[in-house]
Amino acid sequence: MKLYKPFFLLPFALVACKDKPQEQKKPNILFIMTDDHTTQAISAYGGRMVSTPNIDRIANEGIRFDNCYATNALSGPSRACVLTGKFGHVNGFTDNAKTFDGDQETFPKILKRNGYQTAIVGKWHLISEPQGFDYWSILSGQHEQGDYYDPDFLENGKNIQEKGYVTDIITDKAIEYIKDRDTSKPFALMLHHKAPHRNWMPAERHLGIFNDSVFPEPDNLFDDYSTRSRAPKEQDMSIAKTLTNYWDLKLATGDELAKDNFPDKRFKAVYDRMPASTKEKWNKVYEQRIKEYRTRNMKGRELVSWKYQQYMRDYLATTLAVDEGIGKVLKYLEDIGELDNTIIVYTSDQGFFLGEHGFFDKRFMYEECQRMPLVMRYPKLIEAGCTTSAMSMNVDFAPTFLDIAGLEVPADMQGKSLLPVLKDKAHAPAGWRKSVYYHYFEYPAEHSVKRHYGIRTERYKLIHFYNDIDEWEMYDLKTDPKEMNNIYGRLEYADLQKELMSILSQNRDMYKDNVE
Ligand code: SGN
Ligand code: CA
Repeated sequence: MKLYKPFFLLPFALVACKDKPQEQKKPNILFIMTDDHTTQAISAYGGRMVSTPNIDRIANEGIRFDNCYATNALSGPSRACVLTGKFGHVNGFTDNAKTFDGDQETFPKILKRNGYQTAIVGKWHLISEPQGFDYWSILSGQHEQGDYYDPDFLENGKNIQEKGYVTDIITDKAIEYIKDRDTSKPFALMLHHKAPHRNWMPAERHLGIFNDSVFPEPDNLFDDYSTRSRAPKEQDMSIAKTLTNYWDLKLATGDELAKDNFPDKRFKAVYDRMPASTKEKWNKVYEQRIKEYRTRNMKGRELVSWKYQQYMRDYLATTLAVDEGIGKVLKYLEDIGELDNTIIVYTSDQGFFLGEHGFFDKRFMYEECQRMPLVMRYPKLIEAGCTTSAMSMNVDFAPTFLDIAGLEVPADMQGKSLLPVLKDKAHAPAGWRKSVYYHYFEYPAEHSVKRHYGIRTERYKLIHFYNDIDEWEMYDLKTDPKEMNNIYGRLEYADLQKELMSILSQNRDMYKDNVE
């Protein structure tokens, strides 16, 4: 039977295309997701530290979601939610030590069964081999996080090492894929960058670009965690204590790195992957930083402030290649006339702390990392320049893509299609959800963030650190957007607390989460 398929389909497709109005053609889907790119570092979200003109273009010519949240601010779990439209306790991938059960239903599989050609390039992080893709080329080195320079890939099951800078390679793979696609079918391409993930190694052309910049410190860089539970006090993700001198702050000279007995083997290994010309520039650029560190003998707050500046310089520099790459892909789509036929989505697997509460990394159900950037462009449906406060979650991506492709959303997907919001000039339809749910599981583990679940409503947040300790936090985000003042247990908020408790248990029931 299979042999005859093209002969039947071709004439039918030609007739169908001729007769159908343009709008009925299924859109291509370009789903761009970065790793740890937070809204504070995106100018479309008002981030003033760096400019991201190409991400901003997607927002300006489309829609910006201001209330999109991760349901577990960690890479593997967020990616599993995106693929399945289900929470971690249902899809099974609750923490980064899990292996994704690739036999379960995912949106790429459904798209593929329904006439889409599907592909993923870049970060995958789900351990089991991707299913549901005609083409896949995923990062494979460093526990599937990949390397910044000369990264290893697993491409349709074959190990390869690419030469160059990871963000540029992933961008080029995406463009090549679009170039080589079967033009008779729509495509769904997941373009997933490694950047700006730790340890923040910029492209050669961006090395040292922010060396003369001084970034504003968040006003809670020296948070003392008073009024909060033990959880933020007992984490291991602070700029003060956790950032390491070599891997994170790059405080080693080329001569030191060249020695066989250099103490940080992993840092030496990623440094050794760089070509000689890059090493040369790298050493020149970091020389000043190393000298300053070794001569100034900084301590206490002065040292934390200094480390914060170095962290920002490297993190923000890695976002530049991401934005440039997006510009390149948008231009390519424009050149081949597919820009307006493609729904373009930009997001990140979660947000990230840029010094807020004294932190880097993510994991906590606090605004900076629970919030995901989300902008979309598709002029056939979305009015340019919209912003929406409709509450959305990473489990909504799968149903949204299926809905946009005109396909039925499986009843067991827990997310909701965002199509009604896109269609109605960013307005959430009547009865739209008024809260989002969160559950973080990875403890004990790196960064020591205790397990917790909670809800965020349009104004409030309630968090239960249920494991190891049994403590709660509650915030009024209108009066306390930086979550500094825990109001849980305060008499004057007793009624509100009761109401939030009830919303929390409704969410746990609705999403069938009884894990604790
Ligand atoms: C690595 C990082 C952590 C980070 C996790 C998870 N350590 O283990 O800082 O939290 O990845 O990140 S590092 O020493 O290897 O840089 S995630 O985004 O992939 O979930
Ligand atoms: Ca991540």
